[in-house]
Amino acid sequence: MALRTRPLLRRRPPLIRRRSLSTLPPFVDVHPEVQHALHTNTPVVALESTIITHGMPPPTNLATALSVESIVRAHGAVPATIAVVQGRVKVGMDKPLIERLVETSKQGGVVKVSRRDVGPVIALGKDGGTTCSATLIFAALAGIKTPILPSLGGVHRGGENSLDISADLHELTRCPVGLVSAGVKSILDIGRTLEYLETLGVPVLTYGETDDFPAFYSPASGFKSPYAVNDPTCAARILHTQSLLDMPTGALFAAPIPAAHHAAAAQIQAAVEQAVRESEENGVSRRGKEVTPWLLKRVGELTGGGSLKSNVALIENTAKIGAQIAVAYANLLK
Ligand code: PSU
Ligand code: MN
Repeated sequence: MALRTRPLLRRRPPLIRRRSLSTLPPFVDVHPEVQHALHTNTPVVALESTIITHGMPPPTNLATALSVESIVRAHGAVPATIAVVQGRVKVGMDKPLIERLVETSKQGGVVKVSRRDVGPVIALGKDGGTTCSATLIFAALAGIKTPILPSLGGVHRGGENSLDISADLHELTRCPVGLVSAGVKSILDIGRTLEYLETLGVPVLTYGETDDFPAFYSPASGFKSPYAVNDPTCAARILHTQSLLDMPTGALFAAPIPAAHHAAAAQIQAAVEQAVRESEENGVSRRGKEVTPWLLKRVGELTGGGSLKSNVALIENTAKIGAQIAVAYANLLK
């Protein structure tokens, strides 16, 4: 038998390759406006939906989902809210569909969908709000470069024992997408989250004037980012460089909450500490995917809704920045 020679260095395909839209599985619906944008190199911003279904109470969840979409539009990009509706993946949703998702989630009928839930939720025909990890998967699949996922998960406090580390972090190693978030929440162990991102090889950049790594409600967590960028073209160039190198990795752009909300940070931080303590005492901290929604709800209660106001502000801010980066990325490809 003749020996077949093989090139020494085979190019390994990226783990998630952007598929041509016409070859996507039949249960993925890319909204016509989003399809058109992707075909014409018009910037698109993907938006997560767990924040609507599990992260915020009504009616703020619906109002925020819609305002974030209009902010993205106002900055020159097309919004694509991602969710699962009766087993169909929606990449881009009209208002009635978002309203329907909010209604179903009020009745508790919506699954919080991380990577491991994707197959079951689709195959079983369920409704799902996509976390960062699942949103990254579908954004990458459709070829969207910038999702706004203002609520990235991380290593939970005590994670060194419980191993409660959000699937969001690992997803950034296999989806070549820029993720804009206001840092990570102080309900998490921020130091270990940053260590873990370093281990995974995920670039972390503060999107702002200093290299302070933000902690959602507060512009500084006490930790530093390895880099800071302050303009969308620089951010887009980082994503583009990784793409030219065929790197399967995304990047985290951490955008500090706007200054008008800095004053509220101390009170919210105190509530976070109390909520984390309570979750350890009542055992919620050992209940897997329920931990994050429970802590968010409790912090909301303890601050009399104050944390929610800050949350909306920082999400709207990330929407603006995400759209600007998406526009800059599209310009690089011209
Ligand atoms: N943090 C928030 N709001 C949220 C979430 C996190 O302030 O809505 C959601 C996001 O969808 C995130 C997910 O991707 O929780 C992480 O959950 P877990 O820690 O179970 O991986
Ligand atoms: Mn977890």
